[in-house]
Amino acid sequence: MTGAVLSIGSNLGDSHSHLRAAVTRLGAYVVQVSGVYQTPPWGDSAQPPYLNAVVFVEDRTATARDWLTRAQACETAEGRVRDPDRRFGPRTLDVDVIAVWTDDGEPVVAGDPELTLPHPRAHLRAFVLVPWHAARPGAELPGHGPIAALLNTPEVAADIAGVTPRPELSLESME
Ligand code: PH2
Ligand code: MG
Ligand code: MG
Repeated sequence: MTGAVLSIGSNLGDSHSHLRAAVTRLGAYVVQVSGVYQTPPWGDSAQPPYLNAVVFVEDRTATARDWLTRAQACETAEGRVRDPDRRFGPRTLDVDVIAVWTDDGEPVVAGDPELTLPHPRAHLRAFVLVPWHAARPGAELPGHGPIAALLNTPEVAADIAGVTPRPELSLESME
């Protein structure tokens, strides 16, 4: 294993610098970074807008679990504090493992509550799908098909207008 798609997001503190720190910490595993988008908060509206991006990583020796461990290390390094009463509340840095593929291109499927793969809500989230599709137009979300088609589903299409490119905050030169 493996290649993975990670979703990164921040809406507390210096969000751009938290996203940069995640890309820096993932370091040599990073093969591509999407553009950065400003996105309305999903799931809990009483919080600032987010900056979101998608990071494509590869490491032939990593398991899916290793990607979760690395994602959580990024969050901890940026001072992430979890509020057990506010599941979708604001955060300095969130790094979610969206999908993982083995070396032969097979998607990893896992029902582990700590790491469900593919991510159980990614197909509904414009803040994941828009950056992913812009970076890799032909991509597919395992179990759900082409991202291009998911963008046209009613749940996602309704949210796309709020997803605003922020090209001046690009992380792409960090690959
Ligand atoms: N993450 C959440 C909750 N809501 N909304 C946006 N726009 N972007 C996020 O990354 C996000 C969210 C919990 O992980
Ligand atoms: Mg998240
Ligand atoms: Mg998360």
